[in-house]
Amino acid sequence: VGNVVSPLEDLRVDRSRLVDRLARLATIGPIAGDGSCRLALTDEDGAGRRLVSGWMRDLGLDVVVDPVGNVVGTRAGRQPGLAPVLCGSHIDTVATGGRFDGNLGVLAGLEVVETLNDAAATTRRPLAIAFFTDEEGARFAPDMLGSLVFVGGMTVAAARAVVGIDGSTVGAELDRIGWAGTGPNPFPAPAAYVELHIEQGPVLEHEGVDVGAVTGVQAISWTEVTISGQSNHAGTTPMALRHDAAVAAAEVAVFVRRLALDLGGQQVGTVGAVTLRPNLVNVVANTAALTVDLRNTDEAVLEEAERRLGAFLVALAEQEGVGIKWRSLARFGPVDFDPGVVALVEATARRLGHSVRRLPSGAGHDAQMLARVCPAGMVFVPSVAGISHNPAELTHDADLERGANVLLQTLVALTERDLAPTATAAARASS
Ligand code: HGY
Ligand code: MN
Ligand code: MN
Repeated sequence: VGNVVSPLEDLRVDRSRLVDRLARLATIGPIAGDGSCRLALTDEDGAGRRLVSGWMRDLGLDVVVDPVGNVVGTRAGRQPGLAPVLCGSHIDTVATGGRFDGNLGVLAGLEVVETLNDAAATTRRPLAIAFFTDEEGARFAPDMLGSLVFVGGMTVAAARAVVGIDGSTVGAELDRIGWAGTGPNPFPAPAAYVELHIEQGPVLEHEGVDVGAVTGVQAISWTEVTISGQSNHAGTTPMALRHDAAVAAAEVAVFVRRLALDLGGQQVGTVGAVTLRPNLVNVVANTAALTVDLRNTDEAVLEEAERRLGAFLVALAEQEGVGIKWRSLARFGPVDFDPGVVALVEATARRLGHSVRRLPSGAGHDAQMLARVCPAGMVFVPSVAGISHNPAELTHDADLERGANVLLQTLVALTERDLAPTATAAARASS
């Protein structure tokens, strides 16, 4: 047998190696319920970065860190001078994260490399694995901040100036944890990008389908709303004389729910964060800071939702006698993935004997940023009960393995193809 190289199409990943790496990474920033908290650029994120970049080096990858801490590990190809095929995702989490969101796409990429190494296999193009900084946006908005900078959609200076929910800045935190690298910005466009990710929704499980060939990502609009009322005594202040920021905040949350239901279709709306001050039992709240997350696959309907929200806030300020200011934290249009990559994911899943369906992504992903500069696509695997952003997030081992094999075979096919990057200055900056 010796070092006979099996045809690349017969290669399959090692399930237990992948499951073990996911379990090991999940122990960094552990929280109750078997989840993880590794908010972007915290010490826990730094520890996760050290672990995963160490695995990259152990696998013989050439590791580069860019100025905002995006990390790319590259495996050489046979033909020099060709742009690599890139895969990856993120290893930062929300504060109540599970072990699969983002991590799967990165660690499955490492498993692909180890499978190729074990088979002494070579690929025509280089193969690269990335993890991007601050995909979640939960500490520093917008989400996908790292991959947005990676493709040239945001300058390094603008990213470093972003102020987080705790008053820190991206730049200070990058420097503090030592992950402001010297790699190129924008990063050279890869030939293609494929991201494996859990669906984080109920569709695949509900339909009993193994794999999702993701067609694109819906539009995203995040708004921070700041309400200024007047703190006063809860016992002595007549109801008619109050300027109650907490009541106004509650009105916004109810309005957002009704707005989504009125618009119907794919519209969703969430008030996820509410901070009251002074937040005391016997004081009428004088300040409320809250966030509104609106999403839709239809850009025009999302713009209508934003218009209605703005009009509501103006009327609410008048009605409650409070001041209301708002600013955008993130705004990305809908993204369609490359039809060729979507079709390849679909055909590869079928070739491996898995059921597959096309579907859009409700969540934002780094792939939507890479789609600005190269043909990009995603592979979804089912989430049990559609749960994510919750320690109870679960994807069964067999599904992890199926997804990683579809990723492996899709990447291998792409490394053999002639691919033209779609990078244009306009594309990098827009969408
Ligand atoms: O918010 C999102 O869609 C992603 O999890 N950052
Ligand atoms: Mn994710
Ligand atoms: Mn997420």
